[in-house]
Amino acid sequence: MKALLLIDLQNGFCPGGNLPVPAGDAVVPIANRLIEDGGYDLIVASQDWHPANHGSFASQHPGAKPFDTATLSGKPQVLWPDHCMQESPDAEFHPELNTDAFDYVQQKGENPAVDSYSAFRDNDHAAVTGLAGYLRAQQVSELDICGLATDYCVKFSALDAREMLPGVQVRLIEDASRGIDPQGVTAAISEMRDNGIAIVTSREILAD
Ligand code: VGL
Ligand code: ZN
Repeated sequence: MKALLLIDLQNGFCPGGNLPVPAGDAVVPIANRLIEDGGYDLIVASQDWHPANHGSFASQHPGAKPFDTATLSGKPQVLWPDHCMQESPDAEFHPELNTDAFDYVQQKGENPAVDSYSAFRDNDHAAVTGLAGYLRAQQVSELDICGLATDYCVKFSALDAREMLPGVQVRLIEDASRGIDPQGVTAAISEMRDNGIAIVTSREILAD
């Protein structure tokens, strides 16, 4: 089974959202083409889904500003603007994304005490989401990952896919992803490659 995992293609990470990724919305038409013509058996999406008091929000740390670093669950944590609050428009998928095609949606980041960049588990690795179990039950053997943001949720999801789904071929679709920080993106792509994740483009996939 071949699965496509779309990471956090939500209003909050697109221009006009609360934590916009530069040109984040540019990946939506690419994602729709991959959904339609990428040859996938399964389409899975993650959704950043925070309570209003989430500990990754600078607003929860007196005196802190967005993009400062603090400590959360014992680890350094970048503090973000309030974003992707449960039930808010910021948390909704981009309106042009073909959500009708989704077979499974994995929400994450619901525990206020820890962030969850990865769609597979919290940053402290104490709690897993249901995603790895779902993909195992579906006997997924190939997993292509793309979305927002390359240097955060896409990277951590891809690394966890490698670790938690042994034997599954994991690929990053680079042009169907966008990042927050250009240097962070370069480093994230090297780290993914070093961990056995193939870097591919949507053109290669759509041409097959
Ligand atoms: C993300 C920062 C905070 C992401 C989510 O989707 O990459 N980044 N929450
Ligand atoms: Zn978040």
